[in-house]
Amino acid sequence: MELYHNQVTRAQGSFSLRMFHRSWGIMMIQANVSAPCAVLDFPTRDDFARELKSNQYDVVGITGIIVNVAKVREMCRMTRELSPHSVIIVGGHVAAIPGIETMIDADHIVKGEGIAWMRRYLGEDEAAPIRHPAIVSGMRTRIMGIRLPERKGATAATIIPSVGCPMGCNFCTTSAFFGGKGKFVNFFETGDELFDVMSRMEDELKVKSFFVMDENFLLHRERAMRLLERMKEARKSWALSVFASANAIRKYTMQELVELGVSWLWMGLESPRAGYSKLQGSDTRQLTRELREHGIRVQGSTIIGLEHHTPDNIMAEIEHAVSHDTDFHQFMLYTPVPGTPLYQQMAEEGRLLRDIDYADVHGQFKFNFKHAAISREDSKRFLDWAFWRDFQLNGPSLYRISRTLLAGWKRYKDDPDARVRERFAREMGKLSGVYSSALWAMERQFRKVDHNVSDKIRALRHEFRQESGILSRMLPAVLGPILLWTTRREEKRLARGKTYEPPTILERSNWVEA
Ligand code: B12
Ligand code: SF4
Repeated sequence: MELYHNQVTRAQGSFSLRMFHRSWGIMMIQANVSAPCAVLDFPTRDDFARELKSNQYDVVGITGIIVNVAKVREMCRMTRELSPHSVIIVGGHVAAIPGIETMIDADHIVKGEGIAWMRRYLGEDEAAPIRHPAIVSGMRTRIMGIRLPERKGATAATIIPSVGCPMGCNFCTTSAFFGGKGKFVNFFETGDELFDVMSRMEDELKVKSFFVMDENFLLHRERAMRLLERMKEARKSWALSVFASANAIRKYTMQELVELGVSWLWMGLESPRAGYSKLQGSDTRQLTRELREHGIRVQGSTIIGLEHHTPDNIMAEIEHAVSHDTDFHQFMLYTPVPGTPLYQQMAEEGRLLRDIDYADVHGQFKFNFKHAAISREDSKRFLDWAFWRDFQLNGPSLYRISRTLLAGWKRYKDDPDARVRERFAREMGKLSGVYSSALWAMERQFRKVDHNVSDKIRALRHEFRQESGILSRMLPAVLGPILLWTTRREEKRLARGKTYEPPTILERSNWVEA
């Protein structure tokens, strides 16, 4: 479904980045079994019923995360009714709910990694090498009221080197689901394996940028450095978007990160008072500034409602987070999610709130537990305020990423490494005209919100002008007013309650028509 609009740019109105993402877990399973298989992504109820009735499925696998448990329950019910001979297997994070066996009508409920489980179930070799499917990271991208054209190679490919995270933060469901502290499941152990997968994706999808879906990619330094070696040998000018904790980032010099093609970094920016080991010894404000100066877009992630938060100190903590001036900032409520050490602890302390619908346990609404100092209602107010404050003070993320891109371009356009030069030139060449036009529209639209930010946008637009070619310099005069018009039209649509949904996708493999 959606990432940015749900939990990152949700307060940015028509500047919010809208984009859908496929269900990668079931795509991974499909690519790694030899049985005939169909993946039905984002089905409507009718799509699901039609597929069940028009084929004889031995197995119906259903994936879900905890918020989707009611949908999983209904899909199990429909399967029993429409395809009674099918075995129903449910996997994904929904399996972590205590007592799930009694909530849904499934034959098997699979906790943890599913490829090996499914291969074992089907009598296939579970230790066979993992085949990575070709995954386009996002689709139907929309911003400022415009749906961007979908060209082959224009969107990054998703690469999934592993699942789980060995850091084991107490609230983290990903870590807990795949074994907890010290454990994780590696699909591709070495830099060489990763390089081969990425090369294959480059050919198949015609991409040069990759979204690396590994909870802490930079933590595995040996693998990352071997990947860099191979990239250098093969003169690959790739761009990588990665997740990494501050202490892992600190294991690299800026030059190493830039050469590795790291162009977007998602990093936890929890309060220094929270005591998470992933932040140890890091001045995260200085680190984010430095990263941005090297053209690396930073997505910060901050938790609202940690144990030490009170109505008296939370505003200062939010101000601290916002002062990082990251390109994107996610805020999430501290949330005990089933399966995590935090959930266990809250349950033992009798602090879990009763009668909270699982569909609301996702960190973007209200607390599902009794906090020592902050009420459930106030948790929402503080969360909403954090998003609003970030937008008001730092402006639209589109402006922020333009700024970081320009800083990187200025610094590296004459870099001795041709791969690095090429990467920045590629982004700048492709985007400078469009960014300048978007900045033109943003500057005008943002005057209503904050003059200071509007002035900053204007200054950046002038800088872009100086660095752009003649065509890009002319473009804003034409494209700018159009974008301003589409932006305002989108604001009106959103005010009328317009929502966007992903399309249903059906993909078959090893399929022989009867
Ligand atoms: C990418 C991602 C997204 C993407 C797309 C997710 C998708 N469609 O796959 C986007 C950005 C849209 C997204 C949105 C949200 N996400 Co999200 N997301 C992730 C993330 C970072 C990676 C998921 C992934 O693809 N992993 C790689 C694949 C290979 O792993 P996997 O999906 O877990 O699948 C494996 C197993 O679970 C199992 N398996 C999965 N399905 C099945 C089915 C069967 C039959 C079997 C046998 C096995 C099986 O086998 C797979 C291979 O090992 C995870 C964190 C993480 N690293 O896992 C969070 C995560 C899944 N998201 C989470 C949440 C809360 C959300 C949101 C509710 C956030 C929000 N507040 O809006 C929304 C809800 C979207 C929705 N309506 O479903 C939580 C779920 C918590 C929970 N315990 O339920 C996670 C775990 C993050 C976290 N640590 O809190 N998310
Ligand atoms: S570092 Fe991030 S992914 Fe790893 S356990 Fe902590 S919160 Fe989870």
